Amino acid sequence: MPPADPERDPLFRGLIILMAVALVVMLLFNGLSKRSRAGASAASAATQTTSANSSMSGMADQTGSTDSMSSDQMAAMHERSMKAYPAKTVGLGGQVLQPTMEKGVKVFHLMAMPARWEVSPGQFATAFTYNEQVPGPQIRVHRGDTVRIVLTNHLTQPTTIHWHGLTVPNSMDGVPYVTQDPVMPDQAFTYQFRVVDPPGTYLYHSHFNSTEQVGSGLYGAFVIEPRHRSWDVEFTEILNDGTLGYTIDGKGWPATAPLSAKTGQSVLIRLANVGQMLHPLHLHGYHFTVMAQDGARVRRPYTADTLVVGPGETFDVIVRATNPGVWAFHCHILSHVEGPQGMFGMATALIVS
Ligand SMILES: [Cu+2]
Repeated sequence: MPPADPERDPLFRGLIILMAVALVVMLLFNGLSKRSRAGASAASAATQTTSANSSMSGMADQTGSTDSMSSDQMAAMHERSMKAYPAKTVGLGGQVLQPTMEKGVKVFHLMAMPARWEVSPGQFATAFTYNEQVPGPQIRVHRGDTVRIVLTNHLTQPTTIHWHGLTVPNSMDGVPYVTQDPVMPDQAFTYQFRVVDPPGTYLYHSHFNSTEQVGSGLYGAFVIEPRHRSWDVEFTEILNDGTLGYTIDGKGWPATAPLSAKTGQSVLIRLANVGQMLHPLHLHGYHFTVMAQDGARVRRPYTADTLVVGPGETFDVIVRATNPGVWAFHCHILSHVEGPQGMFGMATALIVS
């Protein structure tokens, strides 16, 4: 017969004693390892600082331990990362590309080429670019336009362009060995189609070796403009998480560009994600209105202040700038934006004056 009181069971008692011993051993071990880490940290503090500054915009090293830093050091690094914004860097992506007109056709030239790209101050990477820009130049057209885009490949590997979200003839879809042969180095390919989709935000990007090519910068915005715009100012924010780190428009904080508006203005923000991860974008101080997804107007515009932008998605959101101030605008996966050294990566600000 089992004993009526489990506490009298010798097996049960044994278990309690074993657990108590394990707890004491764990506590002792934890105390010892903390002491040894504190010793090592003083020596490594200097090297950690330099490696953080010289690395890519913070994929791995920005989320490390804070054991080596005093509160003053942490505060100073945060202050430095904040006060550096908006930082000047060489190179500006997403500049509007002016077409030439040829017999009623809007002609654009895109050159795929490698370029040295400054992601954030002093952090350079070899990017794959269109026309030496990350993102590539912004193409802006109207519904009904016929567009011709001449792609020249100055890379050392083949490439193609896919018109993401756009209704194009199958032969213009840009998928190698499905709709066309890849464009080999030093060769060109001409895409031509009529713009038939509703006004909104679309994309173009490489469809060849795309993990590397899109991850390194071969993407851009394709905007179909309305006949009459119902907003005062607009910004395009393309997110990526490839070889350049966590970026907005090819730059990491503090080199990301502010979204500047005057009080009372209506601000259109075109959001897009060409990366591999979800990026929940969060705007402080406001509730924005989601007007369109993937170029198409949503049936019922809805309010949000964090919007998950998935890989390949675009959103058009409107903010009425009624609340003056500097408002952080950042991905809410915190390891994409802020670490012990302060802000980095996928963050910018809406500045309402
Ligand atoms: Cu993110």
